[in-house]
Amino acid sequence: MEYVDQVLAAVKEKNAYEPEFLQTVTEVLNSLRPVMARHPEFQKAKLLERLVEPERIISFRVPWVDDQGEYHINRGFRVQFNSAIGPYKGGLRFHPSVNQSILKFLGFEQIFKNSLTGLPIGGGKGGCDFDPKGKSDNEVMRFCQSFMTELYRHIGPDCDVPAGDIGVGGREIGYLYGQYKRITGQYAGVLTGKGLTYGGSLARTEATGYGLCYYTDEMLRDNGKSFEGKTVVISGSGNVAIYANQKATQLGAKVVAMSDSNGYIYDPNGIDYKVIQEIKEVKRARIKTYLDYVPTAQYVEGCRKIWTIPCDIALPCATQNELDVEGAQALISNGCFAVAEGANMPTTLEATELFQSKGVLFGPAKAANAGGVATSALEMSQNSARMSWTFEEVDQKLHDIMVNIYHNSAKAAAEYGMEGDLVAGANIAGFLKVANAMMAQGLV
Ligand code: NDP
Ligand code: 2IT
Repeated sequence: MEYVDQVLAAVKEKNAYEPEFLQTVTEVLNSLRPVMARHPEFQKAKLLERLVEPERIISFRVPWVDDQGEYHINRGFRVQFNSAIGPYKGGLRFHPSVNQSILKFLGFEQIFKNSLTGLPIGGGKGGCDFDPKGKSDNEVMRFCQSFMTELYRHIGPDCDVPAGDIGVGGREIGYLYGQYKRITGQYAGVLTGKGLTYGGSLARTEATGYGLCYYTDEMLRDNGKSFEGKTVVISGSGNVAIYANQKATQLGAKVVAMSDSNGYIYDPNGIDYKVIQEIKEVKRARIKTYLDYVPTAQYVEGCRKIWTIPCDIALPCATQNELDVEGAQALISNGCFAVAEGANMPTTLEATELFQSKGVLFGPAKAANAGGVATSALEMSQNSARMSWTFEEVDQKLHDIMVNIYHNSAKAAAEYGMEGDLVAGANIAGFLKVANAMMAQGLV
C-alpha cells in the first residue's frame, strides 16, 4: 500500500469518531502524495504518523455560576498540535458544538496555515462547549475567569499563545487576559486580539476579513479579473464576515447577502458593514434586526439557502461544512466564478471537488483566512519589542503576507504537477516548512 494510504487507514481506525478531523486529514494527506513520492526520507522518519498525532491535548472542567446562582459545568480544551516552527498559536472557540474532533481539525489546519504566513508560529487550537449567546457580561466574565484558571498553566508567550475564534472576541479576550495577569503576575503577550489599550495590535480586528479579500483580489488579478463591479455573497456576520464586507466593498464590489445561524438577509442595494457591526458587535442581536435599519431588504429564515442568491464571488465566513454540494451547484448555475474561504473548512470535500472540476477559482481556508493569525503574530512581535506599529504599517504587512501566500501556494502546486490547484498548493507549501523543521529536530 502507498505510504499516504497506510497512514490514512491508520488515522481512520484510531479516530473513527472524529469526522471533522478525518475530513481535514484526508484532504491534506491526499494532496501530499506527490511530495511523498519525491521525498522517501519522510516515510522513513514516519513524518506523517507524527504529524497527525497532536503533541498534547489538555481537557479540563470549567465550573461557573450564572446570575441566578445556578452552577454550570463545561468542558474546556487546548490542543497543542505542532511546535516544530514556533510556539503553539491558534484561537479559542466558545460554541455549544465544540468537541475534540472539531478542535483537532482546527488545530491540524492551523499547523499549515501558520506555516504559510512565513512567521514563526506552531499550530494549536482550543475552546469550550460554552454558549455565550444570551449570557450577561458578568456571566461571560465568570466563565472566562474559570476557563483561564486552568488554562494559564499550559500557555505562555514563548509556549502557547491563544486568540479568538467563534464566540471569542474582544470582550472575552479582555476577561481572559485579566485573569491570566492576576494569577501569574505577568504582563505578558500571552493572548492576541487584545484591546488597543493593553497590548493589542491595530488592524487585528479587521485582519482576517481584510486578508481574505487581499488574497482573493490577488487570485482574481492573476486570472485577469477583479472585485470591481462584482456581486458578493458572504455567509456569517461575525468578525470575519463584517471586515470582509468592508474590504470587498472598498475594492469595488457589492455585498448583497449575509447570515447568522438563524437566517440570511438579502439587500440588492448592498449591505453597509457598519450596520452589521452595530447589530453584532454593539447590540449582540440577530441579523434579522437588519430589517429595522433597511426595511426594503429581505430576511429568509434558515441560513443554508444563502448560496441560492446569485453572485460572482462567494465568501463563506461562518463555520465548517456550511457549503455543500447543493450550495455549490446553486452557486455554479448562477455563474459564480470565485470562492474563497474565510471560515475554516466551510466547504465540504465533495463541494470543493465540484468547484475545481467546473473551473471555479477556489481559495482554501488555510491560505485565504491566514491574515488573522498572521496579524496575531505581528501582535506578538510588537509585544516582544514593547512597541506598537501604526494601522497602515500593520495593514501593509498583512497585505504583503496574503499576496505571498497566494503566489507561494500557486508555485508549490505547479512544482508538484498540479498547476492551478490552490488547495494542493497551500497544503504542500505549508507542509514543507514544517516537515523540514521536524526532520532537523530529530525524533520528537
Ligand atoms: P464570530 O463568532 O465572530 O462569528 C461567527 C459567525 O458565524 C456568526 O454569524 C454565527 O452566527 C455564524 N455561525 C457560527 N456557527 C454557526 C453554525 N453552526 N451555523 C451557521 N452559522 C454559524 O466568529 P468569527 O467571525 O471569528 O469566525 C467565523 C469563521 O472564521 C470560523 O470558521 C473561524 O474558525 C474562522 N476564522 C476566524 C478567524 C478570526 O480571526 N476570528 C481567523 C481565521 C478563521 P450566530 O451568531 O447565529 O452563531
Ligand atoms: O482560525 C484562525 O486562524 C483563528 N481563529 C485566528 C488564530 C489566531 O491566533 O489569531
